[in-house]
This record gives sequence, structure tokens and C-alpha cells, in this order.
Amino acid sequence: MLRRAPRPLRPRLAARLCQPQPQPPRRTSSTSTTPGTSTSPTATHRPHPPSPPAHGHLPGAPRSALTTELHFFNSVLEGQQIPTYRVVDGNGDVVQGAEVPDVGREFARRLYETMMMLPSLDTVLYSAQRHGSISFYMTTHGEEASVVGSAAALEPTDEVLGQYRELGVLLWRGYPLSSIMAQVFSSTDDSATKGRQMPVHFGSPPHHFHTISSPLATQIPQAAGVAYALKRDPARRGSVAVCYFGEGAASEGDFHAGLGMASVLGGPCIFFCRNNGFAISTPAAEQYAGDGIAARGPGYGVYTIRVDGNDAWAVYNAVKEARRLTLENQKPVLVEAMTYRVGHHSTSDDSYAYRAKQEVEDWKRVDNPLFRLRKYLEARGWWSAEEESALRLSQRKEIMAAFQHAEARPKPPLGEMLRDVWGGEEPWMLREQREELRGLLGKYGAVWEPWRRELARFEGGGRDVMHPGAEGVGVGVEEDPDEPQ
Ligand SMILES: Cc1ncc(C[n+]2csc(CCOP(=O)(O)OP(=O)(O)O)c2C)c(N)n1
Ligand SMILES: [Mg+2]
Repeated sequence: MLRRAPRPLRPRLAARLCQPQPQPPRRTSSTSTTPGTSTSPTATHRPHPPSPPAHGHLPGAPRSALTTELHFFNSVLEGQQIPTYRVVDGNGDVVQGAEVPDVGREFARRLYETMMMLPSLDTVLYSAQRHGSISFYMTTHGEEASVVGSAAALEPTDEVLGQYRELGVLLWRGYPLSSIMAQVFSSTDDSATKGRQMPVHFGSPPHHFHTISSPLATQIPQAAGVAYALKRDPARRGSVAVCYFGEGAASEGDFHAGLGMASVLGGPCIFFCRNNGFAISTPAAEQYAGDGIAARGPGYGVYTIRVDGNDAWAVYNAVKEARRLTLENQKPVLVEAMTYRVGHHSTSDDSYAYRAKQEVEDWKRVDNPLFRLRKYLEARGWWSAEEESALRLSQRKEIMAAFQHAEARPKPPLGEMLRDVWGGEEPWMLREQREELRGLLGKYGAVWEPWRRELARFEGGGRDVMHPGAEGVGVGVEEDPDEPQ
């Protein structure tokens, strides 16, 4: 058999191996001297064998120190959990040694007002679902500081890829209540998704908010890609990608794919985990055995911080610094915000089937992000009880006005649901589905009461499907202003 001649070492590797290596510390105690390895010049007349290098030289871990200690480890900080960064305590008092951001009265008030808008909206829309006005809803109760506090630390052109519980980011960016209502009611005014997404699956290009898709964790590798694109585009220098996800979503393979990609390819990216203790009914303790999500950051060589997610200022500071770090290094940063999901997972869930109601009531009282910020503002004379009542009233009024407007608006023409997926000529299967729908509408549309009622809610009453081309709402008749011409 032919034997191949040994390949010469690659020049860089050869140079590294020939370099004098730093020496491991010598043991001085007598017990450390084992036969044949004595370092005493008088112990033997033979020349010393070359000392082993102090660092590994293999490509997988080139800076790993060599050690004789047979030691396994399973935590980032030996024996301790990763600490939680905090600025104000449960009563809104600044913790000793903590630094409050220098943002001023107006900014602080706006932060509070935006956080307060969330529970007001949530209460109205949650009960709207219960009354059958909308099909689905998810609240942010308990996570107001994590969501709005982080949004406030971003620039408006940072690209946000959310999971579904991040309506507060849109509110902070000035997304109007009318658009929120149009989306949850799937009305004809829903310009971003034309009524075709489930409620809370928002998307808004002008607000740099990528459309929500609820298969868990898909946004994580996408965010890695967005960050890489930002890194490569000189026109977008200074913007970052921000990816929100739950601790449950972090159990998906996409979490690992996304962090692996982002850490190797680089690019400005903040991975923001809302660790709210539950993935529907699965508590965090059944989701991971390690030290939360933060412990995984160093595994990917990613700068990481754990933060008190119910402390708006801690979240703000952490994300501000994460943003600076990721822009400076063009490498991702991971933030794990520790919080508690006070509401049910969604309108499809009853969380008292898997957690005690009292537990939830206790959390609301003991660690309430809205209360903490309000107390902070009041202590500075930046907020009062009168302003609190006035805010609640005016927000409720604004919400109800937008709600009533959207409720009265029709849904887009029925045939819209079959449009915009493919460009060019309509594919055969869509034609078939349209024909099938036309047949069913012809048979039941006018005579079966539930369908009659439902059809009446669509602009044109379904005629664009039943009689294509008629009424000016026929398929292919209108021009779509969003479509490149
Ligand atoms: C791939 C996939 N599996 C399962 C689901 C069903 N599901 C929807 S939300 C959810 C829990 C997610 O929990 P977490 O990521 O912690 O977010 P949270 O709801 O707590 O904000 C699950 C399992 C899904 N949407 N996608
Ligand atoms: Mg969760």
C-alpha cells in the first residue's frame, strides 16, 4: 500500500508550536514532586524533557490552558447563579450603588404612560375576545417594564423581530391605536397584513417591526440574518437587530441555530429573552435544568446579562449598554429579563388549571412593574394621584373610540385571502380553491344564516369571489399599491 508522505505543518500552526510557551506554575510543595518529573537540577543528570505547552494548540479551543486537574463544571459562575442587574427595588427606591439613567422628567413620564397603555388596551381587547368581537388575543400583563423599557433604549430604526407579546414596542414607536384595532379586527384598514393575520400578529415596515409569525423561535435565526445584513450595508451603519423571544421558545432548535449563526457571522444584534416563568402551562423549571437562558450566552461566546425585568430602569440601562456593545463589536449580545406572566397565556388558555390564582395575585402585589415606576416618579414629584386618574380615563376613552371605529369597519374583500402569496400568473391550486369556495358560497352563502352573517362582514359581501370582475372588487381588478409595478 502506498503511504502518503506526512504533510508539512501549515506555516501559522508550525510557528505557534515552535514559539516558547508560557510555563505552567511550578508546584513547590514536596508532595508535588512525582518520580521522574523532578525539577531539581541535582535530581538527575539527564536533560529535562521539553515542558508541555501551557495552552492547547488544537483549533477547537486554541486558548484553553492545559491543566492536570480532573474537574467537571456545570455553571458559568462556579457554584452560583448568574446575578440579576437591578436599579430600583420593589418600592421604586433606587438601590444603593445603582445608576439611574439621566433621561429627565418628560422621558420618564412617557415611559410610564406607554407602559400604562398596555393593561388598558389588554383589558378591553381581552374582554372583546370573550364577547366574540375578535377571535384571539394575548396580553402583556406583568411584562410592561421588560417590553417598553427595552423599546425605550432603542433607536426607532432598529429592526425589531418579535415573538407576539411585544405590542409595547409598537406603542413606544407611535404605532396608532387605529392600526392596532384594524389589525385585531382584521378590518379593511389593516394596511400591513390586509386582515389576513390572526390578532396580535402585527407588522409595520415604517416602524421597523417585522411581522409576527407564531411558530416559535423562527424570528431568532431571522434576526441573525438581519444583523448580518445590517453589518454588510454601509447605509444601515448604526442600526441594530433586536430579537424578542420567550424562555420557552429558547428550547427550540432555532434558538441555538440563531445564536450560533449570529456569534460566528457577527453583526449588531440584541437577543432579548422575556423569561416570564411559563411557556403556556410549562413552568420554566420544566423547560431547562441549567441557569436560565443567560447561562447559554457564554456557550456561544456572546456577551450576556441577566436583568430584573420588572425594573424599567434596569431594563433600559441593560439594553442601552447592550446596544452600544453590539454596535462597537459587531457581535450579538444576550439579555435575559426575569419577569412573570401575570395574564393567561392567551385567550385560549386558563392558567388557573396549572397555577394557583393566589400565586398570581401575590406577584401582582409584591413585584409590580407599573407600581415600581410610578413610585419612582412620585418620589421625584414627576407624577401625582390626580394625573394617574386623568391618564386612566383619557387612555380608556382613546381606546374605546378606536375600538368602536374598527368594530364598524368591514373586512377586506373575501378574495383577498387568496392573493399576494405568489407573483405572476395565479397558480392552479389557488384557482381550484377559489372555485371550490365559489361553489360553497353559491350553495350555502345566501341560505345558511351563520354564513350569511359572516359574509356580510366582508367588503362586497363575498361578491368578488362569487362573481369575479363585478362590482369593482373582483380578483385582479384592483391594483395593489404595495405591489411593485
Ligand atoms: C413551533 C411551535 N411549537 C409550539 C407552539 C405552541 N406555543 C405557542 S406559544 C407557546 C409557549 C411559548 O412560551 P414562551 O416562549 O416562554 O413565550 P411566552 O408565551 O411565555 O411569552 C407554545 C408552546 C408554537 N406556536 N410553535
Ligand atoms: Mg415564557
